[in-house]
Amino acid sequence: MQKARKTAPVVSIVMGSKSDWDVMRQARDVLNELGVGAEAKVLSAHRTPRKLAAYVETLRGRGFKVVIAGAGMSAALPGTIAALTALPVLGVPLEGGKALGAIDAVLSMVQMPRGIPVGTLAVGKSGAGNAALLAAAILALSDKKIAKALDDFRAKQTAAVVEDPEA
Ligand code: RP5
Repeated sequence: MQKARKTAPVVSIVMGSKSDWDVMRQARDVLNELGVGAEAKVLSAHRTPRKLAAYVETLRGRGFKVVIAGAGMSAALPGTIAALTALPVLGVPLEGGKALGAIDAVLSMVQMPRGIPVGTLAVGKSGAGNAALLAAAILALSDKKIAKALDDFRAKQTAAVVEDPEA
């Protein structure tokens, strides 16, 4: 993993519980690798609704451009954040409750009613990492350094593929 560049945070990573951090830190790590500043917070749509709203309402004024929101079970968090800000919200469904294998969280993000979208990624660590890459792709539209970092990331990923499965 490359050394993180110190930059002002532009991506907010919000998760519903501290128990989500082991997965959601993938998003922070990928953003670090790309030199994208991020801030991580535990805030819940049902346990701390007022604190969540107050936090989200500060984001645009503080220069944030994208929100990544991870939650498990019925996972109202990404949809609630998307209802509170017009910044792009990328949802990561988590296996929080275990009982339904994350299908509950997937549906709560994918099935947002018309008007308030949540761009939904894969379940768990893959989704958290991809949310970071997608956030970087959004930022890269107006930031050449991030665009270059993303191109380098892909080139490295391509070079790491070994065609011989027995090698
Ligand atoms: C959701 O409930 C969280 O996002 C987490 O995935 C799940 C379980 O939370 P804890 O009971 O571990 O705090 O709100």
